Amino acid sequence: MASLSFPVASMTEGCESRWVEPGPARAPRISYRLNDAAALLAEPGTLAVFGFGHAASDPDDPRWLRVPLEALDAPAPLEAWQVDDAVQHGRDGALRWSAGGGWLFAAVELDEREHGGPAGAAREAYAQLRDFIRGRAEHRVLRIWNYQAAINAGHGDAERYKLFCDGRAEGCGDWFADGYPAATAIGHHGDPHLLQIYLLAGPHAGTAVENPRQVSAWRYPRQYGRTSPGFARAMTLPAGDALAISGTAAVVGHASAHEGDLAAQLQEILVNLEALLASAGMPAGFDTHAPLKAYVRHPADAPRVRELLQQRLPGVPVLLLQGDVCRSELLVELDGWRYA
Ligand code: 3EB
Repeated sequence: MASLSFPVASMTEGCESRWVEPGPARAPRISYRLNDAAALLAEPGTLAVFGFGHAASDPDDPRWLRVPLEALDAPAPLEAWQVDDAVQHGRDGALRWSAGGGWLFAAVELDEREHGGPAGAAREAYAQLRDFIRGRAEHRVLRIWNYQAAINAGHGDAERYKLFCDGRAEGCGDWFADGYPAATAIGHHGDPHLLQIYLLAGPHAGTAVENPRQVSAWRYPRQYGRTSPGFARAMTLPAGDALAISGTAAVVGHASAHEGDLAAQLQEILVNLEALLASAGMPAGFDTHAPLKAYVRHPADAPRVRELLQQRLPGVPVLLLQGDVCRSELLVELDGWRYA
């Protein structure tokens, strides 16, 4: 669906033209590209460009984000988000943002030591994002990515991921009282104090999608932590033309499945993804326009993950990244996009 961003003459008395509230914008185009960052940033409509791990360049542009997850593919592509209009961008303390064509990218990077640890950093990051977005036309958050160091360190309620969940909920307050965005939370092996969070927002609400095979994350029982993780399993973008798929692991009901069995976990994830597509009313299967990411805990598992995904999802662009699923028994997680 094309976005309407031109003045439409109204047919009311006087026949003066007026601005008509545009409908939901076409989904951003998300792609993996082997260009260099500067070339991608120079393309019209580039909202954000992501490099993974030790990316070669580091341009000084608020739309550029170095994600602290090592790519397990060589050469590693960059990820580009592109929209149908001119893009503005800026910085606001630890936050950087860009906006155009009815979409907003925002990212926050904090040093946990400056905020009293993992819970304090999550609280502060979400509070900063919330305060920034409150003043924007694009105030509906549709999709969030959270990358935390040493996510599985610590035990029980003191596991770092669980502290992140506590702080996230505090920083959000009632921000998502109307419904959670889709999300990913993955452990990185970069700067051990870095919490990185980025998001996609727009002026219109999307439609949250749950997976009938899985208990909704916000209803997880107490055994998974004091604070249930606040995210939807997927989000249909407002124009209905794309599905943003949250981090999807081998979770059935609320339990982790196939502990220690990489291939079985991957198979369960693919069943979960098909269930999500059906639940969202999207066509079954993935295609060459559906960029996915596979977060792999053990780099030694990458060839097997690549091989299994090439068999099961031939032609689908999948970026393999080293990342730790937030439950230590889970070896792999997928997220990504499905276009209608
Ligand atoms: C799960 O299904 C896996 O805390 O934001 C997936 C996606 C997971 C997002 C989050 C956690 C989050 O529970 C973990």
